[in-house]
This record gives sequence, C-alpha cells and structure tokens, in this order.
Amino acid sequence: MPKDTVPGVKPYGGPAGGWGALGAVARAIKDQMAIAEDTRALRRMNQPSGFDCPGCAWPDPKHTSSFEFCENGAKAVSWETTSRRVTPDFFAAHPVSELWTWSDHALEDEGRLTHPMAYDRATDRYVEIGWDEAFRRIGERLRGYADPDMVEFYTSGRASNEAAFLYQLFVREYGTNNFPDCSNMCHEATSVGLPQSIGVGKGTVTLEDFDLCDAIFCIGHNPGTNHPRMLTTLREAAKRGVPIVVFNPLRERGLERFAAPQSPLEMLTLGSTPIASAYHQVKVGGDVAVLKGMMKALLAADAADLAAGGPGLLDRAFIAAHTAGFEALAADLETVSWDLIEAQSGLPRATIESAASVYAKAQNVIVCYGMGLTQHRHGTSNVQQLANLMLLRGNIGRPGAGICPLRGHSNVQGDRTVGITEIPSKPFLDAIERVFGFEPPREKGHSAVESVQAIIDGRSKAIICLGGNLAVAMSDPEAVFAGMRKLDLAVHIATKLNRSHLLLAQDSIILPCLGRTERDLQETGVQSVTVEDSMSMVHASRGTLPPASDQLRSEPAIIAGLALATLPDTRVDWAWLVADYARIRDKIEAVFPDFFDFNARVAEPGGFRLNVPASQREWRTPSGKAHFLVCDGVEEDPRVARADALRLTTIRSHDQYNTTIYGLNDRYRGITGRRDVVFLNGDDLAALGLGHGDVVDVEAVANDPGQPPRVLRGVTAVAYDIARGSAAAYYPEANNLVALDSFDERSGTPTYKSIPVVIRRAG
Ligand SMILES: Nc1nc2c(c(=O)[nH]1)N[C@H]1C(S)=C(S)[C@@H](COP(=O)(O)OP(=O)(O)OC[C@H]3O[C@@H](n4cnc5c(=O)[nH]c(N)nc54)[C@H](O)[C@@H]3O)O[C@H]1N2
Ligand SMILES: Nc1nc2c(c(=O)[nH]1)N[C@H]1C(S)=C(S)[C@@H](COP(=O)(O)OP(=O)(O)OC[C@H]3O[C@@H](n4cnc5c(=O)[nH]c(N)nc54)[C@H](O)[C@@H]3O)O[C@H]1N2
Ligand SMILES: [Mo]
Repeated sequence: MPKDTVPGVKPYGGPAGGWGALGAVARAIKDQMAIAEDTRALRRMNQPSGFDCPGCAWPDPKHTSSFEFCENGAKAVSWETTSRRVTPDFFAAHPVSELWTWSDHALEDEGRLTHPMAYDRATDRYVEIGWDEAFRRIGERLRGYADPDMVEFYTSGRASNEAAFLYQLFVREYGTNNFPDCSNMCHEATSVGLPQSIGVGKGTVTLEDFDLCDAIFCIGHNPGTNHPRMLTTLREAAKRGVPIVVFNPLRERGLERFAAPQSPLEMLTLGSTPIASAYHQVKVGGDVAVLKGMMKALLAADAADLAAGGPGLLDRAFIAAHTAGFEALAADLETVSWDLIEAQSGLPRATIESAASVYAKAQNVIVCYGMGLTQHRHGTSNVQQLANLMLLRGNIGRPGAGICPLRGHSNVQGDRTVGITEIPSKPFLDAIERVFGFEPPREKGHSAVESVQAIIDGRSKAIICLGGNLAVAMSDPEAVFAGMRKLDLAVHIATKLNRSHLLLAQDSIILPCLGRTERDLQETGVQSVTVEDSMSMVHASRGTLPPASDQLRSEPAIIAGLALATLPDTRVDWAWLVADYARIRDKIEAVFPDFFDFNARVAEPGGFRLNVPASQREWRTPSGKAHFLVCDGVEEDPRVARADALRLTTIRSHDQYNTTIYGLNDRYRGITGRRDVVFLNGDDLAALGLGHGDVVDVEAVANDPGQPPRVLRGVTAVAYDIARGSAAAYYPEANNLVALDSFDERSGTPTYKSIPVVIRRAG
C-alpha cells in the first residue's frame, strides 16, 4: 500500500512544542473544563503558592516567575479539573457488565467520581454507600483475616508524602509489609541497582547542575511527551553548545527539535532549537552492549593516551580514593568482543567509539535515563553499567555531573522515601516502633508482581488500592483480571473510574478522593501536602479549586477512616493527625531524620533538597566506597528460542498518562485517531514480506513451550524510523504480550521494554 493511504498515519514535520502544543492545550481545555476555572488552575501550577503538577516528576526551576508552559501538564490538570461527573445516577444507568465493554478512554472520560459507591450484585450496579458504612464493611473484612499478609495494599505514585506516610502506618499497624507499588513496575531497577553502586537509589544531580555540565546523555526516555518541561533545560544546554547524545531505538521528535512556546522568536518565525547533537538508534534491549562498548572504547583510548605520554582519560585519583572493583570491570570489558557488542546493540563500533569520545572530552557529564533502560530483564544491570561509566571519570558527586533517573509519577520517589516499600530497613522499622509504640511486621512483603501472583494463586484475598489501575498496568492483564475477580474485597481510592474498579470482588468499594488541584479543608483549615521530585526536592502543594463534589474526602482522611474502622486498639491518634497535616509532617520528621525542620523548611518557596549522600561523594555502601559492578554478557535474554524474533518495546503515546488515555493521537509519531499499530523498520517489514499498512498479528516468543500463546491481534504495521530488529507498540494495549514471570530477576521489574516477538500477516 502506498505510504499516505494508511488511515491515521502521516509523518509529523514540526518540532516538539510550538504551535502544535498550544493547539493541543486549547483542545484539552475546551473538551474537559469550564474556561474560568481553567486559567486559574493552570496559573497556579508549579508556583510556590500553588499545587504541584500531577503530570511528571521533573523539578521546577527555583524562582518560577511565570507559568511554565507544558502541554502534557495542562492535559493532566484539565483531566482532573474536568467539569464532567460520574454520579450515582451514572452508575444507576450503567450496569458494570456494560461498563466493562467501554474503552479505557471512555471510562475515565466520564469525569470525576463524586460519591462512595459499593457494588450490588442483585442489580449488577455500583450503588451509593455512606462513608461510615463503607469504612465499617472494609474494617470488618480486614479484621476477619487471621493473617494480615493475605491483604495487598497497592500505591500509585500520585499520593502525597502525608497520604503515603499515613497509609504505610495504617498497613504496618495492621500487620503486613505487602506494599506493591507502581515503582515496582517503573524505576525498581534504579532503587535496587544504584544503592549497590553508589549507596543511594536516587539521582545525584540538581537542576542547577544542568547549567554547569559539558555533555548530556539521554538514554531510553522521551522527554517531549513524558517530561516536557525538561525540554526547556535541554534547549538551554543545546544553545550553550553542550553536546546531547541520545540512545533510543525510535527517533523521538522531542529529542530532535523543540520550539519553546515561551520564546516569541521561535513561535513567530516557526523556528526551533535542535536538541540532540548525535542520535544513535540502538536496538531495543541493546543498552548493556552500548554501555560496555563505550567503556571498552574509553579504556582503549585511555591506554593509548597513557602510551603517548598523556595523563590518561580516567579519573585515577577518584577511582583510587572512592571506588572498589575497577580491576574486575576492566577484565570483563577485556573479554567482551566488539562483534558481540555490535550484534547486540545494532550499532557499528565507530558509532559507539564516537559517543565514548564525546564522553571523554567533557569535563562534566550528566546521564539521564528512563523506562527504556529499566524495564528489561537486564534492567538493574543497565543501571549499574551506567553508574560504572560515570564512575570511570569521576562524574558523580561534583557540580555539573551526575546520574539523573527520570522518575515517573509526580510523587513516586517521595512515596518510597516515606515508607512505601515491601523491603523496609531495620532502622526505619525501629523508628516506627519508637515513635508510635507498636511493633511493625519485620518480614519482607509483596512487590507488585508478587502481589498479583498471590492474588491469582488465592493466597491473598483482598486488595486496597491508593490510586492507580494495577490490573491494566501489570503484565498479563487477563490473568490478573481473573485473579482479581476471585477476591473477597477490593477497595479503590480514586479520582476517576477505570477498569480495575470493574473487576468485582465479593465486596467492591470505590472511595472518591480529592485531586491535587482541589482545596483540602480539615479541622484546622486548608491543608497543604508535600511531594518529592526526581531531584529529591521536597516542596509544598496546595490545591485551590473547589472540590468536584462535597462528598469527596482527602486521601489522608480516607486512610484515617480505614484505620479507625480496622484497628480497634490503634496506638495512633488518627483524627488528630488529619486535623492538621503539619502534625503528620512532624511524625515523618520523627521517623526520618533527613526531614529535620520539615515544616519550616517546606514553608520556604521551592522547598528543600533531601540529603543525597552520593551527591557529596559519601558512599553509603557496606564498604563505604562506590562500586564498579560487573554483569554477565551483553545479551538481553540469551534464552530466546527463535532466531527470527524481533524485540518489541512498549511505549506511551503523546496523548496518554499511563493507563489514562486522553485521546487517540500521538502527534510527534504521526499517528491520528488510533492506537492499534505496531512500529517496525521498513527493511524488517520487507524481509517479512510485509508492507506499511498491512494488518498483522504480533506473537510473543515463549521461552517456556508450555505457556499459552500471547498474541496482539489485528494491528496495523507502520514503517517507522526505528532500529532494525526492533518493534514498538503502545502500553497498555500490548501488555498481554508480557508473561507475569517475565521480569528482571534482581529487581522484579517486568520486561515491558524487551519482548521477543514474531510478526505475521493477520489471519
Ligand atoms: N504525559 C505523560 N507523562 C508521563 C507519563 C505518561 O504516561 N504521560 N508517565 C509517567 C511515568 S509513570 C513514567 S515512568 C515516565 C515514563 O517516561 P519514559 O521513560 O520517557 O517512558 P516511555 O514512553 O515508556 O518511553 C521510553 C523511551 O525509551 C525508548 N526505549 C524503548 N526501549 C528502549 C531500549 O531498549 N533502549 C533504549 N535506550 N531506549 C528504549 C522509547 O523509544 C521511548 O522513547 O513518564 C511519566 N510522565
Ligand atoms: N507495557 C507497559 N506496562 C507498563 C509500563 C510500560 O512502560 N509498559 N509502565 C509501568 C509504569 S512506569 C507505571 S508507573 C505503571 C502505572 O501504573 P498505575 O500508577 O497503577 O496507573 P495509572 O494509569 O497511573 O493510574 C491511573 C488512575 O489513577 C487514579 N488517580 C489519578 N489521580 C489520582 C489521585 O490524585 N489520587 C488517587 N487516589 N487516584 C488517582 C485514577 O483513578 C486513574 O484511573 O504502569 C506500568 N506498566
Ligand atoms: Mo512509572
């Protein structure tokens, strides 16, 4: 089929940002909200006195003087501040079996949940239930389990520090560490990998470091869509002449060119700023090979420089004083062959050497990375190889240099900081015991994958979800759906209706909560909450809009209600804490010393930065040193049985927030009005005897022949600028291709970004 005739597929010529972004914002606002409220909300976003954008975790510049424009932030806000409502009348009109047939987009597009609802089996409908009755029913169920480990407590990363802290307190007093959370599907490879390398599972840079760096590497993340405010930072660096080297299988427009909507010049002249100085289309899953290749090239260049009488290219003083394990790393790099590196990465040796040379020439380097690096069987190893590369030239713990994982949800990092973890440390549990006077459970709890496995096996009987859409976000949703339908109890604290709410347990209850933009009034007045961004900056967020319904409660208030109904002998004064969130912050400070003077420091505009010891070259590893860590081989998954397999990655469109589908367009990738596509290299398509626009089935290659086939049926092949041997499809539609037991063994992160597949004409 000739190129332009595939419906909804047409290459996009413009830059990221620019007029296209302004137009998209205007449409989002028109669709979702009353105009008067909108401008108020948008102007308060990311301001010292306003609310934190619920979009991404990119930090705010220190002195935000004017509204920082972000198309996808505006979409996230207008999606929450929509004037549409999902009322008891709505549920009366639509049985759950009917709602199940709606699309994910249609469900959320109905608007904000307004009342607590409980499922009524006789009528197959959710019906209104009072708050007290809802809490009573939940408490009764939870008290009925002999073993608290039979309950799962999920968290999605929007919850504030205050909500998350109260939640973990309730759950630990109840008696379990079952804290599956979205982080388990996201940056777990960072949380597990970096502490072993540098003693902390967080990024080491601040926004100011970007003003001082001499080179930036962007590996496996898509800022134009997922952290658009980062483009302003990248643009400024590019304008300073800082090389920006990208490793990404797909050409992403936001990494190529950006027109800043704040720049009258670029807007009026239709100009834009080139972002990447070099764009390397690594094969999906080829990053370990690239990173080892860059280090191998660096060591070779270092040896050559030394031989020629130069000082060498490594920071030898740093390596000697601060690190361990260099010899083992060097030996590993010696054994890996360029043939293997080239085959696995899909990149020629010269390309990798050129990237290594940019790295070696720069005094201060920052590396940024996202899901393209973490959601692999080798996710933890990817992160650690990246840390190795940085340590070789002392690029961690000094101004202008460091490692920058781009976190996902706006407070996913903070939730972890304040105790949402299935593997709590001893000092933390001791502090809980000291401050609150009850003995918290000490055994490891369930991660996200472990929790759904326990649900599927029938070991877990109930789930409480603080936000999110776990069943749809998880691997193998069909298996998860079936498991969730066997539960006794499912409780969802949510702003909007989604498919997870329709997986009916014996008791299914939806508890509607305030969103970030809304005024949170408690006994002592209007409350602020706090959040932590990707760069460990903690700051306040205060909603100003009137709540979507007078029935809504805040997340802290809902958690207190659950705790009071579940724990008759509780040691915590829940009502007192919820009356004034400053009291919750005092308790956070009492448990976590890093939050000293919490209330005072967070009252400062812009907040404060939590201590990240590695940023000061203090390595909190058992040896007190940073560690070079070796991983075996360079292959993503040596077990893949078929030589003709392509490697499929799952990606976010420009019109979605995780499982929230705002619309069906993916402007920068040239897709309009549809999501049923698979992006393939034209040469791979031709080799398969297929063409652009052909309808195909994508089948996952099972490592274990006993498994049932996993097929994504009837998607349209789009010839795209993507590395050979690679394929890409949208999350969550492609999640059925990922088996539940396919994850990074070290971190448990599902392999959403490296699924071996075969492609054939649909039949
Ligand atoms: N608007 C919007 N903002 C968001 C989100 C959203 O859905 N919408 N989600 C939030 C969340 S929870 C998260 S975690 C972040 C996600 O932010 P990203 O990490 O940017 O998310 P992905 O869309 O998953 O894209 C990953 C990028 O990695 C590339 N990639 C895929 N496979 C590989 C690989 O094997 N190697 C390399 N080097 N690159 C690869 C893809 O081409 C893509 O450009 O964004 C957050 N912000
Ligand atoms: N194939 C594939 N799967 C993936 C990924 C991938 O890249 N590929 N990415 C993974 C990643 S990185 C993540 S983080 C997970 C995301 O997994 P989740 O965090 O579970 O999913 P979301 O889609 O962000 O959750 C959306 C729902 O959150 C609720 N919500 C929104 N705002 C609020 C609020 O303020 N409070 C409360 N209580 N609820 C709210 C709404 O009801 C909405 O429907 O998905 C993972 N799954
Ligand atoms: Mo995420």
